[in-house]
Amino acid sequence: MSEELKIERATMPAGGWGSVSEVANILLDQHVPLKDARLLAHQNKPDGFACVGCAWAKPAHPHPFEFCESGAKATAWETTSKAIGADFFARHTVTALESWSDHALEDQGRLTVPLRWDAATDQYVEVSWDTAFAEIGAALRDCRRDGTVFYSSGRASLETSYLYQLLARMYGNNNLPDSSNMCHESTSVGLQKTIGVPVGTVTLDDFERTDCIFFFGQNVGVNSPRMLHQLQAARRRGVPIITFNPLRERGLVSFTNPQSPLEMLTRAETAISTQYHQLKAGGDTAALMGLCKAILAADDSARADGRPRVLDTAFLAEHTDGFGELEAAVRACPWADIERESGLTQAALEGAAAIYCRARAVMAVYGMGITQHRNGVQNVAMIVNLLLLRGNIGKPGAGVCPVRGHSNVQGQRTVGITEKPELAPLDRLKELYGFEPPREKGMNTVEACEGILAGRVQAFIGLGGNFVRAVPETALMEAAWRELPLTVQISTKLNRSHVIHGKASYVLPCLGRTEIDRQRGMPQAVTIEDSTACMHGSRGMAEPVAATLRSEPAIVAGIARATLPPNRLVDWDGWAADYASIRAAIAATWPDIFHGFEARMWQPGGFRRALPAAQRVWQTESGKAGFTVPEGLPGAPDMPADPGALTLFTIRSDGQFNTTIYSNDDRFRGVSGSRMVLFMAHADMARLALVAGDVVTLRAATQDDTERSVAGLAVVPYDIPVGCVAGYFPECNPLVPLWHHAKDSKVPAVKSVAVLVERSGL
Ligand SMILES: Nc1nc2c(c(=O)[nH]1)N[C@H]1C(S)=C(S)[C@@H](COP(=O)(O)OP(=O)(O)OC[C@H]3O[C@@H](n4cnc5c(=O)[nH]c(N)nc54)[C@H](O)[C@@H]3O)O[C@H]1N2
Ligand SMILES: Nc1nc2c(c(=O)[nH]1)N[C@H]1C(S)=C(S)[C@@H](COP(=O)(O)OP(=O)(O)OC[C@H]3O[C@@H](n4cnc5c(=O)[nH]c(N)nc54)[C@H](O)[C@@H]3O)O[C@H]1N2
Ligand SMILES: [Mo]
Repeated sequence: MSEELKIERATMPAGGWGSVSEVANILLDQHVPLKDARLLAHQNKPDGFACVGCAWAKPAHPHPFEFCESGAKATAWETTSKAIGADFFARHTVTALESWSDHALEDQGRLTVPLRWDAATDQYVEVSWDTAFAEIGAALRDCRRDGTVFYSSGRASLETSYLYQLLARMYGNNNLPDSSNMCHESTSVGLQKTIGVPVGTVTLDDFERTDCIFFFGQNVGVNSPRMLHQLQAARRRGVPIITFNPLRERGLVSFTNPQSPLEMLTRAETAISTQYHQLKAGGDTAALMGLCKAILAADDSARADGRPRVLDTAFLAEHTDGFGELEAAVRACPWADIERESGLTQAALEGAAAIYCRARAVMAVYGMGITQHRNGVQNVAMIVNLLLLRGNIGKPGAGVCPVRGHSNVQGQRTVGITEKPELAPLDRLKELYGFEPPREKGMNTVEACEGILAGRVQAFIGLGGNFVRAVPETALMEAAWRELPLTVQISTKLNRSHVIHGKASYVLPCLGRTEIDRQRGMPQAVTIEDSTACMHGSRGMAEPVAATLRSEPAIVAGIARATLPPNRLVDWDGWAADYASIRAAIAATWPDIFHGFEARMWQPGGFRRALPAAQRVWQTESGKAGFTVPEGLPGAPDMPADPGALTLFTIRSDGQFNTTIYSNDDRFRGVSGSRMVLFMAHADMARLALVAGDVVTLRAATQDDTERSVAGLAVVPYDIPVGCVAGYFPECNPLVPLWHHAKDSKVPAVKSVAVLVERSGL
C-alpha cells in the first residue's frame, strides 16, 4: 500500500482497463488461490453465490462474468488465504493493536478461532466454542432484558437473520438495530408513508422500458457498478440520464464495459449522464421543489395554449392524495430560495424538468446523498412527489429505485430484523413458538448509541459489522464502548470494534458466504434479497479458510441454546443442521412472500415479493399515494448558521467497503497514498488562503458541550460546489454529532455537517 499522498487529475472511465488491473492486484495482494479466483465466474449466477458486496439486482440472464471490480474486491478480501489464529493474538496486546489502521487490522486476514479478551494479559486468547457459548449465555442471562442490543450489519443471510430476530425476541426485547438504520431507513420510512411499501418499486425490466432516469446522490461506478450495465444499455437506447450530485463522479460521467472485449480494445467509453447538476450538499429538497415548480409552470402554459396537460390528471385524481397542498407550497416557494438552497439555477432546473415532462416513463434512482441528511425522509418524499406528478409509479419503465447497500440489508428487514414491533409478525411468532414476544419498541442504531453513552446498555452482540467505527460521535462512543459490560462480535475479520471492546469481550469467527458451509456433512445453501426485492439462493464454493470456523446460523443457534430456556417448539440445533428447515420456518411465518421457498430460491433472477405500489395499490393510511409538503428547504436545519462554516459530506472511495479499507487509493478521484484528505473548491481555498496539500484541522461548528475535530487532513483542490467540502467515511465520523440525524428515520446526517477549517499548527 503506497504511503505518500498523490493528487492527480482522474480522467479514466469507470470500468475499463483500470478496473481489470485493480482486480488482478487485489487477487495477488490477498493471496487468493487460483482455484478460488475462478469463483468469480460463479458470482451472482443462479448456480453460484450471491456477491458479498452490494445488493444490486442479479439478472436472470447474467453476463459471462456477472461481477464488477467492487464485487471482485469483496470476494478476494473474503477468500484470501491470509488468516490469523491464537498465535497472532499472543504476539500483540489489544492496546498495541489499537494503534493499527483499519486497513492493517483487516489485512491480517480471516479470523479463525473463537477468542475471549483476557484482562490480565490484555490479549485475546483462544477459547473453545462450547466455553464461549456457555459464558456468553450466562452473562446474557444476568443482563436486564432491555439492556442487551442485537445489531446486524446487513450481510447475514435470510436464514441467519430469522434465527437472530427470534433469539432477540425470545430473550425479551426488540433491540434489533441494523446498518439500514444508518443507510436507507429514510427510504423505509419515507416510501412506506407515501406509497405504502418500504422498498423500491422498479425491477431490471423497468430499466429496459424506461425513457428517462433521474439519478440522485448515488455513486454507481464504485458502490453498485453492475448497474452500469443497465445504465449503458439505457444510454444506447437514447434514454436521458439526469444526475444530481455535488461531485462529478467518474461512473456517472463515463463507462467502459470491462466485460466487452471490443470496448476494452477500442477503449470505447459510453457517456452516462446527459445532464449533470452539481447541487450543494443538502440541496435536494430545494432542487426537487424547483423541478416541481418548473413542471407546474409547463402545465400552466400547456393549459393556456390548449395543449395536452403535462400533469397526469387522471392519475392524480384516482391515485393520489394531497396534491393541492403540494401545489400551493410549490407555487409559493420563490425561485430565489430554491436557487440559494440548491446551488442550481432556475434555468438548469427548468432544463431538467423539460426532459421529465417529455418522458413517458421516468424512474428515480437514489442513494446516500438523499437519505443521510437531517431532512432525509423529506428528500425521499420529494422524489415521490416528482414521480407522482406524471403517474411515474406503478407503470412499466417507471418507479422509485433506492440502491441498497449491504448485500442482504433489505432482506434482513423482510425477515424480522427491526426494532419496530409493528413491523414484526409478533402474533405469528407467538403462535409458532409458544412464547410471549416483547411488544415494546426496541432501540435503533442512534438509540443504541444513546443507550451506550448513558450506560443503559449492558451487552452488545454484533452480527457482522464494525459498529463503533461506523457510527457518529467517535470520541464519546469509543470511550463508552469500553465501559460496556459485554461485547460479542460475530465476524470474519479483525476490526476496530474488537480492539476497542467491552469489559468482557468475545470474537466469534464465522464462515463467509463464498465458503462451502457443510452441516453434518451436507453442503448448505442460503438466501438473500436484492435491491429490487428478488430473493436468490446462494451456495458457497470455496473451501473454508479454517476448519474451526462455524457458520452464522450455527453461532446464533449456539448463543440461543446457551442463553434461552429450552422450548420444545424451537429446535436450534435442528435448524443449524439443515437450513431448509429454517426456510420452512420463514415460509410458515410469511407464507405470502415465501411459499414454495425451497423450489423458488433457485429461479434465475430470483423470485420477487409482491409490492402493492408497483400495481398501484397503495397500502397507506388514506389508501392513496401521498404527496408531501416539505417543512423547509435547508438540508441541515439543526446545524448552526455560522457564516464561516462549510458543509462537510462524507463519502466512500473505490478502495473501501464501508469501514473495510482495501487501500489508501481512490483512483476515480485522482487521490492515492492517503485517505486523510479534504476535497475543497478553489474559491474556498483562496478565501482561506490554502494551497493544495496544506494540512488542516476540521472542527464541527456545533454549539454544545462536545468538542469534535479531525486533524491532519490534506487539502485537495476539487470540482465541488463552493461552501461544500468532502472527506472520507469513517475517518471523518468524529465530526458528526449523534443528535444530528434524519428526522423520523434517525439516519445519521453524515452528508451535511457544518465544519470550520483551521490550518494545522496555528
Ligand atoms: N465498493 C463499495 N461498494 C459499496 C459500499 C462501499 O463502501 N464500497 N458500501 C455499500 C453500502 S452499505 C451502501 S449504503 C452503498 C452506498 O452507496 P452510495 O449511496 O453511492 O453512497 P456514498 O458513497 O456514501 O455517497 C453517494 C453519493 O452521494 C453524493 N452526495 C453527497 N451529498 C449529497 C447531497 O446532498 N445530495 C446529492 N444529490 N448527492 C450527494 C456523493 O458525492 C456520492 O457520490 O454502497 C454499497 N456498496
Ligand atoms: N460518516 C459516515 N458514516 C457512515 C456512512 C457514511 O456514508 N458516512 N455510511 C453508513 C452506512 S450506509 C452503513 S451500511 C454503515 C456500515 O456499518 P457496518 O455494516 O457496521 O460496517 P462494515 O464496515 O460494513 O463492517 C465490516 C466488518 O464486517 C465483518 N464482516 C464482513 N463480512 C462478514 C460476514 O459475512 N459475516 C459476518 N458476521 N461479519 C462479516 C468484518 O469483520 C468487517 O470488519 O456505516 C454507516 N456510517
Ligand atoms: Mo449502507
